[in-house]
Amino acid sequence: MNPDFPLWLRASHLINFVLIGMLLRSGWEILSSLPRLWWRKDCAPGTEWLRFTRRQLPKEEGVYTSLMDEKSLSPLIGLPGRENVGLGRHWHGLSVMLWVLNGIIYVGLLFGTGLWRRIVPTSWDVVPEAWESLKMYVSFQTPSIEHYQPYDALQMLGYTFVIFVLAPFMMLTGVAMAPAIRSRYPWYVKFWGGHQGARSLHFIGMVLMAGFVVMHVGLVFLVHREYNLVHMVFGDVDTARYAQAFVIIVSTIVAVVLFWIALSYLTLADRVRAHKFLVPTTEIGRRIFLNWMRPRSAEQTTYTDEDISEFHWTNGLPPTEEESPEWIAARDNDWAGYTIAVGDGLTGTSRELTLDEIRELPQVSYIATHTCMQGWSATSRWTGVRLVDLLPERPEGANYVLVESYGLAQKMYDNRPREPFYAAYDLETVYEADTILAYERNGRPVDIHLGGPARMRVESNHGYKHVKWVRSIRWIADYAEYGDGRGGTREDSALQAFNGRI
Ligand SMILES: Nc1nc2c(c(=O)[nH]1)N[C@H]1C(S)=C(S)[C@@H](COP(=O)(O)O)O[C@H]1N2
Ligand SMILES: [Mo]
Repeated sequence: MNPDFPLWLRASHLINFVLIGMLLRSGWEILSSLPRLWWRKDCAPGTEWLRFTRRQLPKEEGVYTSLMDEKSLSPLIGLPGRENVGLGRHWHGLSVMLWVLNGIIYVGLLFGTGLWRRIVPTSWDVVPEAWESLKMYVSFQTPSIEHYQPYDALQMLGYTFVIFVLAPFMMLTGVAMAPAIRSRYPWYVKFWGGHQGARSLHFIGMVLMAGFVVMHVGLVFLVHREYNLVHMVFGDVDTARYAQAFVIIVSTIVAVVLFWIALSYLTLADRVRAHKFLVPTTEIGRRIFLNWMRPRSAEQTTYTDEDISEFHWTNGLPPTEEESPEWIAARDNDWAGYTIAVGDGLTGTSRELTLDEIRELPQVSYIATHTCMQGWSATSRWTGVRLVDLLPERPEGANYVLVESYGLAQKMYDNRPREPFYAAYDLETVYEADTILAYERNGRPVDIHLGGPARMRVESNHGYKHVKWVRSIRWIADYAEYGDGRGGTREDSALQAFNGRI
């Protein structure tokens, strides 16, 4: 077998190193926005199997928002760090798109050139041989150089596992957390143990991947380094060039680490610019893989009443007297006088609908899982009316629907006075079967803290598109004139993507 490392192999190896670092760092940013992990169908406080925060949460529902549970990571650790889960998610998306692309090219060339035979074991002899190597390593010895052709048995097993098992596992558990996939193929999410199962498994895979990277880099410098380093840089095993290879590798590692950190500070230096660059770029991936999936919760049979969660987290607290006296007055009056303005924002015509009028419209009911992009989830039965059955016919020139809340945003991007929470939906989302105004949850009126008396459900998207305490629903031409112009409160304040399908 040819022992050389062709240029494509060395190049994809380096690109992979850069991207794995970006994936880990942006993944930690996402995890730090809700530093707890569960195996359950709900995320009740105190039932985590692992947490990275000392904060004790109240057991009571609806008094504590997930935004309050965020932890700030240093930009040296997280990408970008400092409670920027929106931008962290975009970096994760961009890195994963490039990582999968690099991986496909790498694996394609591995098979195209026959070099896969150096990595993938084709005989069971590899097991006893790997065992012998392992015994040597744990007694701080190393197998002699003839065992490396160019890899020894233990390396073959390790690399085969990482490339063909762990990497696909990360992709599969990662996409299982996307609402677009969950609302279209709920069985797929259930297969991984629900949203929390997928999330916890993704975390465990991350630990294995990070552990592999550390061991792999360490061993390269410990075991027959004069061969490895020359191999990685020059492709052959001319050990005379060892010193040169050593300098090149060490400086490359330093440069990559500085690049990782620079990405964080560059992102933080102008977060709006980062959002402008990252969202359209990652939209390419959403367009290819997710935008065509239409939710169909009413037809699914995977999730049943058995799966309904006991505990439901909250993000956003109900309006207060100062924020919305009219909502408070209606609440204290059994929702008498509560109305939602539904209409055409282009001409400014609208109709005030009472709850009773809304309940008379065609009703839909289904079981679906809510996910906040921070990571928590809860499964409920939601009942309400489809947005299309509520709205007047689409006026000429209307391209979006804007939904506004009686409640205010939790915080604004520039700390200006808080404005009403809102979200805009594109036409595809508006016409989806699972875009509804819900007035019942689990057969009872929607709880106050969960958006009562009526809140949006947009099952193909994460929670930040689901406006609670709905005040108005109207057709609009463009969302650019509302808020900061990004199409929703969490897009504006937390720099999320307009498209909340992953
Ligand atoms: N009015 C209003 N609606 C809102 C929010 C908010 O802060 N205010 N938060 C959003 C976010 S980020 C999430 S995850 C969900 C949470 O819904 P829940 O509190 O019913 O669980 O509500 C969404 N709708
Ligand atoms: Mo959220």
